[in-house]
Amino acid sequence: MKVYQQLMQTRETRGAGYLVLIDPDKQTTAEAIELACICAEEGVDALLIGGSLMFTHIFDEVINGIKAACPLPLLIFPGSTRQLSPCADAILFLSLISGRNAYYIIGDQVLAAPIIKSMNLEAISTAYVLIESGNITSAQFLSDTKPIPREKPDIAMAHALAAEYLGMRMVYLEAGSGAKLSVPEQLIAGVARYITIPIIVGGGIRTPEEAQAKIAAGASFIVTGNVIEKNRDRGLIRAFAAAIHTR
Ligand code: 1GP
Repeated sequence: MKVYQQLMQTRETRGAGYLVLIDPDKQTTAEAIELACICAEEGVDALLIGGSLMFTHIFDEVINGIKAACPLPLLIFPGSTRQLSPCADAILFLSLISGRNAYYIIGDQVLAAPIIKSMNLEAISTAYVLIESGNITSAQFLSDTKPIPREKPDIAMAHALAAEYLGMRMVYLEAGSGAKLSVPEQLIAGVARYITIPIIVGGGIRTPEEAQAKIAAGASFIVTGNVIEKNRDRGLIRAFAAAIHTR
């Protein structure tokens, strides 16, 4: 089964899905593999791997190691075309539609598409939408784009609908890694009412309660990165999974 179908099945059977982001810059390969295995045991539905920057050359090594040890689907969440690997199961094929920097809307994608095809990687077309979150995040700085104001759900709704009409399969509402403020529930609810494709929400989510509120507002998938990488706490991962899964 394709990874996209697996995600949709998770959404159907568990009400929503929990994705954990593993950033190879923030841990050793052994630590990343250990964390991936704990995630599989504690109810996480899939793993994302990637980051805005990459200070390491061991991307393939980490992916290979995780794939050998852990049964969860592993999706690349790329900061750039330098984060590609045939060893992953799929890639979120992101277009940064909240910005007006053509390189991140279509330029990098043109460079990546033939490589992704040659790697036989499943590409999941995903609208990447940055939401203002109280500080300048890596994604904003590196893409040289402005995020959507957090108190303007209508702007986010129009972007998400345009993504749906363009045929994208998911919308990722992103506050940014380590964001001070996560994506507001009011904005998520506005977007969820307005579109039919699934919504991923990530950035700055620190507690299971916060994750649960995003799901109640209409998110289909929650991503956590920092809070799990910093605490590496089995019980916290389990609590997130329990809060996110409504069935
Ligand atoms: C970042 O949405 C992800 O791209 C996760 O963010 O690390 O803040 O959980 P955090």
